[in-house]
Amino acid sequence: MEKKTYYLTTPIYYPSGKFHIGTAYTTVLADSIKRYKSLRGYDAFLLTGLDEHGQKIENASKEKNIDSQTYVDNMAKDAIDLWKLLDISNDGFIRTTNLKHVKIVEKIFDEMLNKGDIYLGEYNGWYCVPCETFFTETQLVDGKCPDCGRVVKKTSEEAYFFNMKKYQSKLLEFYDANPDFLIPTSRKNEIINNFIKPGLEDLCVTRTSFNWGIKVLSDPKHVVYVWLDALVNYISALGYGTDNDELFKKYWPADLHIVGKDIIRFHAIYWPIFLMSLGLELPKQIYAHGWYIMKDGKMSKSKGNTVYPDILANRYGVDATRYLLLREISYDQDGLFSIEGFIDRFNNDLSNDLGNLVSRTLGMINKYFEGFIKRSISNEDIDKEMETSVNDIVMLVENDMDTIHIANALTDIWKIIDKSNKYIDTTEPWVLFKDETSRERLSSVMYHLLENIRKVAILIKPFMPTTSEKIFEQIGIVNSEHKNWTSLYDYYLLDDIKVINKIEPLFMRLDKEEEIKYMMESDK
Ligand code: ME8
Repeated sequence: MEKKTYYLTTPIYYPSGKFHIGTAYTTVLADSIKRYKSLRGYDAFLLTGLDEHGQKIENASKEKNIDSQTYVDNMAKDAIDLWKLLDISNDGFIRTTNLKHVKIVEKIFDEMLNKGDIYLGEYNGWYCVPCETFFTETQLVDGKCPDCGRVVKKTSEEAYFFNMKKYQSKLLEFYDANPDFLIPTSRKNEIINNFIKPGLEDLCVTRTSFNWGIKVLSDPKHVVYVWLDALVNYISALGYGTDNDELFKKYWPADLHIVGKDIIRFHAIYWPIFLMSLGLELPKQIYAHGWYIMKDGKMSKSKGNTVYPDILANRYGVDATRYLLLREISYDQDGLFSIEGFIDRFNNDLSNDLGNLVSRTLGMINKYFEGFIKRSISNEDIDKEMETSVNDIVMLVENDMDTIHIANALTDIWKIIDKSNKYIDTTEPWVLFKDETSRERLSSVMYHLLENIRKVAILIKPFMPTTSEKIFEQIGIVNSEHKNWTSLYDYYLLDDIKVINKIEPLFMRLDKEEEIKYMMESDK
């Protein structure tokens, strides 16, 4: 039977500077969902990439005194290295300066123009360079950009517009028919009530005041608006509009676009309308996540409070960084990032809870049974109760993942870890060991712990792939059928087993003071 496909995307990032933890958060989040879907048997395709045109990039390359193409080429290498470091399993990496993408954008613009959805007019308004967005007078807040609060530039020029109004009611009908198209619901309500219902303004889709972008074929003094250019990446990367469009046929429509809360409007209004104009199917879902904020507000170069993911990964390990990034932003909220909080979580969740559970259990199995444990199905109440709750937790995690409640999934997985640590305290293996007649019970307790650890290793695979493998290795699991997702549904699956006797701690406890000092001094 052919596998069901699952196509998911991150936004394509502006290579206007070194990527910080916010950008890494979006990518790690997408990667975890991709890995989860693959484990659930989907043929999953993850796309990420770079948004390389626009005034912001032109300015950044001018600052460095290099031409824009060389600038983005250098940045692309850095991005690819960073995603490799963070174990991102992307299947595609799109760059909007790629000729294939450029050709498709030219073609799409022409098609929209010929159809009458794009028309020539005059733009009078305000432009925010960092956000690459036009605003009307009434959209400004205190005369500044409503999104980032920065100074905007007055602009008046001949420009092409996209007729958004034409699609307004069709878009509302689509939202009515697809209540889960944009999640969380709070974000959807905001978009519908604050933007669509009050009436869409036609969107200015070209610029003439700079060059770094895709030229309109029939009128080359105009450069295509960077957002129209960028959004098309989701289909151009799959070969849409070319002879080589198997990927497009296979994966489109996207199952999930992951975006940050600041770019919802572009994905939830303009993108569906562009697709309607092209007569293409709309994506199935958009998930908009919250932001990482720092104790002193937004991360910014001027505040010097930016945290970089490569520094975290090189110091604390890739899996720890992935876990900690995903842990602090819940479904529809922002998350606070602090080094103190990061170290505390590392020590509590990873070193104490997970690391100790594995090392304690293996230590006891080696001490009491020279590493060998027999399969043991038990009727003890405490074991029955554990079986039921672990099975329930597996269902909870699946539901969390299917509804993109990623931080909740981690909290739920940690419930198995907590339960297992409590199980050790309650069953007191060291007391059982003193009594010769309790050998069988002691062995059974160890078997149950191993079975829980096996489940945890499977459940954390999407988030911490290397740690998951390390655990399998430590508890001696080689049979791949005991590592796959469906094996979670069988509580007593483990056979007799031999665990390793040289246990390496999964996460060494960190000295908080020392780490805070290190991070203060590290390259910012
Ligand atoms: O918006 N916490 O690119 P970008 C969490 N090129 N997420 C954050 C964040 C933070 N502190 N700061 C930024 C663009 N992000 C466009 C996308 S898609 C067709 C074009 C997220 O590099 C932000 O919300 O400015 C966005 O989803 C992503 O990083 C890329 O931002």
